[in-house]
Amino acid sequence: MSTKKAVRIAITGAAGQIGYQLAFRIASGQLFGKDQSIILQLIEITPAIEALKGVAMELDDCSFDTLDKIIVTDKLEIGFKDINYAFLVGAKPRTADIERKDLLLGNAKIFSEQGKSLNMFADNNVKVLVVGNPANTNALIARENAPNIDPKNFTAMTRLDHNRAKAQIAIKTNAHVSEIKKMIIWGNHSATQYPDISYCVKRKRGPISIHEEKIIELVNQEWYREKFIPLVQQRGTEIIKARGASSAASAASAAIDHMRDWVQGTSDNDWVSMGVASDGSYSISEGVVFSYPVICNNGEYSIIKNLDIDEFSNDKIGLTNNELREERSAVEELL
Ligand code: NAX
Repeated sequence: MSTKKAVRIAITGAAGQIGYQLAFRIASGQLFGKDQSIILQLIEITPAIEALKGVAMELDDCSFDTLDKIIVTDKLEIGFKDINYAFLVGAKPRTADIERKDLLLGNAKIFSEQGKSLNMFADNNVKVLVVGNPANTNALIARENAPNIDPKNFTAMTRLDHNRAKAQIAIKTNAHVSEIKKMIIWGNHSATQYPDISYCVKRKRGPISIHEEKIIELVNQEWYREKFIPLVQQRGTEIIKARGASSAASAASAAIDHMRDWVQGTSDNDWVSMGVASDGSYSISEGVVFSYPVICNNGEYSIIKNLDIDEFSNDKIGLTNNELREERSAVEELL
């Protein structure tokens, strides 16, 4: 048995691909460590409740030391009751016959209802991570519907993009991924996101000193602009082509990275990328949920300010900001 008071963690869409990975990793202590008890509050839509009961049976069968209790429900007032952390994963999937705007609106309704329920039933300090797409705008909608919760507590996941970008740079520069620091994903979790290596470094720790090399000096500009950026932007599509299903284990892993760093802090003079409410930094429209480079400390994130942005980056950041503004206009009625 673990020693600290149990924390309550909700996962929506918990019987889906990502939820199925996430629930087990969280329950086993991979989010908050082996001495933190967890109460998992698993939420699904009614037709998926039987499948969710199966997930709960398997969780029981794992006999995790850190898992105190499992709640299985299709009701938000039960699923969000007193929760400290929310992983909002469940969303309407994109199908071939659905227009992007209709998908946006369909999901907007789900997230406005969830925002209202978080406001009523969750702990006031609940930390919310939106994974379900379109993640940035869903986080904005949930936030706007939860006036009693600090707007800073609503975030969207771009950590998978961040991790993907780091992995590609590590491969290209013959480094271990842990040596790649200060990657940035700007903007939307969509094909307009901008993976930026302007400040990225390869850092090697020797016995007495640290050696840093700038990534922009290790890779050529053409590779960076023509290969790397589209590769990161289209990585999700490539995974679908290869696997016949969208990213699931890597997405769950990134969700854990995001929440763990937010709660326990970033370290090692490194940055991570998080979709957070824009405060207008870098001329981004205030309020949209925009992925910025951040550091985390004492359970709070802070946007890295005053970086010099060159013209190429400025154009890319502008494009993804425009897309987020358009998404916000499309769902205005629910804000
Ligand atoms: P699945 O379709 O496997 O699972 C989604 C689950 O959500 C289903 O079990 C469904 O019944 C449930 N659900 C739907 N509406 C719900 C609601 N209103 N309340 C509770 N549960 C609900 O999808 P999966 O592969 O798990 O992906 C989940 C979401 O993550 C999708 O929107 C997907 O696009 C998004 N992703 C976001 C990523 C990111 O980096 N932000 C990366 C991975 C992923 O593509």
